[in-house]
Amino acid sequence: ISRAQNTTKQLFNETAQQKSHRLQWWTDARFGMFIHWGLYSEAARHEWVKNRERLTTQQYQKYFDNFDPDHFEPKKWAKEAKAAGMKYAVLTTKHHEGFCLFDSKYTDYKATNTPAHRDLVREFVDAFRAEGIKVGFYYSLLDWHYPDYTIDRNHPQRIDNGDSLAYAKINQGRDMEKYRKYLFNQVRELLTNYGKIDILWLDFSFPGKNGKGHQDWHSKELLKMIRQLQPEIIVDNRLDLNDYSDGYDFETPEQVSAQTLAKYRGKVWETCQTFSGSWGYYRDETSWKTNHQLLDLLISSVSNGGNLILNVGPTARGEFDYRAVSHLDSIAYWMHANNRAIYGCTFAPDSYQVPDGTKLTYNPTTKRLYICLYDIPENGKLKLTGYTGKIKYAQLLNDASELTYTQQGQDLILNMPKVRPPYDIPVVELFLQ
Ligand code: JFZ
Repeated sequence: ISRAQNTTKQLFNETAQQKSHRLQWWTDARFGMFIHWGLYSEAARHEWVKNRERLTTQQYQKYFDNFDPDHFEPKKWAKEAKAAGMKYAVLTTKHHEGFCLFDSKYTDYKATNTPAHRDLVREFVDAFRAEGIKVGFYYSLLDWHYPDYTIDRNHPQRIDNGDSLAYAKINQGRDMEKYRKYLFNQVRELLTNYGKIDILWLDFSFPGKNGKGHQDWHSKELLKMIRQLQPEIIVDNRLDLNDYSDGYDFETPEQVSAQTLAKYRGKVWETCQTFSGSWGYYRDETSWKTNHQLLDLLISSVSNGGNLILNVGPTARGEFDYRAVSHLDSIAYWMHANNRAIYGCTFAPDSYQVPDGTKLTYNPTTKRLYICLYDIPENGKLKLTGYTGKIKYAQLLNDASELTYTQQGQDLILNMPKVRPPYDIPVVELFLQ
């Protein structure tokens, strides 16, 4: 067997063990930052604005001409992400609008040709790497700018109630084969020109009538190229492939509620969530989640064995919105004291009963169990049923102060602090036998 063959075999017949080893930094990290940034940040009314308002490319042109992020300082972004405890960050190198934040040689529709005059992807990569944060690229499979990309039901120029014939007609002269070349070329650029890329987030497929799926993206070939260029990269599941054996790495439950995350236990997954509803900067949106909801999403993800990637939509000037900064600061405050309940953790073994008003996370390496206290029992006693004989030591996580306990038959009674710790959700750390 030649060396090349050997490599291919290794890449595509990865054992489950090899795969979990490749993914380990990511499954340990548990928490990342998503960044949706593009021309739509100027409209400031949703990243789908071109589609929602059915804007023509000509009408959209003003955003290209005016794109001037004079406050873009990715080092600041990276510091915010790091302080919040995020271990990786994924930036939209190109969203559905088709605009490229990077200096692609296959298009003129890119940041270097706007007043920005910079390869924003390069600066993002350098800044986040310098802070020790792993870097990921979001790349949209959809493209509402490329002239050969065929109009489909998710396109700004879609036809209401259009049948296949109407679509065939409107798509005369468009050639997906050409778009596909462009797509492959750009993914190759992104995975060649920016050093080691840790994550690729391809988005998305909508198979069926007037939709697009694996046959449009040539998903298997695309994945093959990706893995040849970046053997250790972690790739999401939105290419319309059937299962892990097709070569993707993780599932992407989007904007789901904390309560529904339990059903993903045992899979490899990352839930993506916004602060306020839209992914791109939306000035007038008032539906912001509370700090408590965001913390709950993080804890609920970990307590069900998954990751959370939390999105920021920077403004067109290149800064995080003040509301996003305030949320990130609150998360940073909690994470500083409690991140041991997050990193390297997963769901607790079934044998640990979950006390009312709590959620559990568990670190299988250190054998420590974390009881996240959504409520502290009013009588100051937390009752743990069926824990007798399993505990070596108990402390409050935020200050490592001992928590004393007594045993009553099958129950263990943990004495809560008399003064409430200054955290929305304080955490008990139990050292197990
Ligand atoms: C996509 C994008 O359209 C959106 O703008 C954002 O980038 C988000 C992270 O991803 O939205 C989707 C894609 C797929 C599904 C839902 C929303 N889906 O499969 O349910």
